[in-house]
Amino acid sequence: MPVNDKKPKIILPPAKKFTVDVDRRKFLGTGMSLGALTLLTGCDISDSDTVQKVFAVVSRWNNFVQEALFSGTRLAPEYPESMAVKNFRYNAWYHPYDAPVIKAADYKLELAGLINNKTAWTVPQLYALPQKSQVTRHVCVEGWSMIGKWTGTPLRTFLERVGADLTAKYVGFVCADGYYESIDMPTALHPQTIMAFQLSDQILPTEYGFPFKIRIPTKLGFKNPKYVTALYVTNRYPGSFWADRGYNWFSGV
Ligand SMILES: Nc1nc2c(c(=O)[nH]1)N[C@H]1C(S)=C(S)[C@@H](COP(=O)(O)O)O[C@H]1N2
Ligand SMILES: [Mo]
Repeated sequence: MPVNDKKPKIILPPAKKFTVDVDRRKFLGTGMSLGALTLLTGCDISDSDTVQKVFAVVSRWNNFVQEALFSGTRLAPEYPESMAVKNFRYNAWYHPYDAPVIKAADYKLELAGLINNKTAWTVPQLYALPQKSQVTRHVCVEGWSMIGKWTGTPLRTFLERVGADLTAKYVGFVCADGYYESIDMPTALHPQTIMAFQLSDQILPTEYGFPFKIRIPTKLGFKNPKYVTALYVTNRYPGSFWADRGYNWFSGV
């Protein structure tokens, strides 16, 4: 959500309220009413602190259920190339002028955690990896979605190349703007999860994540980290920029 002033501004949406709304919807979807929830927890539903705690538990339950339902092979819809938008929408918590400018010559992708070969990767090395294109829909939690064409290497291919422990639980990403994200291993190994080097057949422009973004069409937009500078594999839950601010961590679409 760009702002009109050039200074970086952290704009935090009302994440807590959002969590309540989303989880309430999911709760009702499972046939449980808020009245039943009140009985179960013995709390007045208008006591927002208690409600927050209850919904935090529900959010963790949602992670569990979503992970159980996610087969790791279900494919997101792909579209004809003609449907891909050329002027893709920009989004981050600051104005695009403030997107981190990464120079290819200075860049290295750092690797950490449960990975055999932790040698850092340069941009030319990354861009020499085998690539494929996909036209998929990006769904942002803020209420917009757009079909785009991304090109890059399946994250699985990269994880295999570097000898990552594919039985580990999570893959985490650190970004040049202080953003961070993490995904479960089945999502990391999913055939449509790619390290995207191009958008609309162009090398990713700065504001869209140069030198690459993790493109995951089975996840909401915020789980697609841009300007990734480090990648790690771990069994310890790493959290994420928005999950740590109240959004559901799994956030599948
Ligand atoms: N590093 C970083 N990655 C990020 C974000 C961000 O603020 N910083 N915003 C996320 C959100 S909410 C969205 S919708 C998409 C937007 O990607 P786009 O600018 O390519 O449309 O990037 C995601 N990845
Ligand atoms: Mo988003």
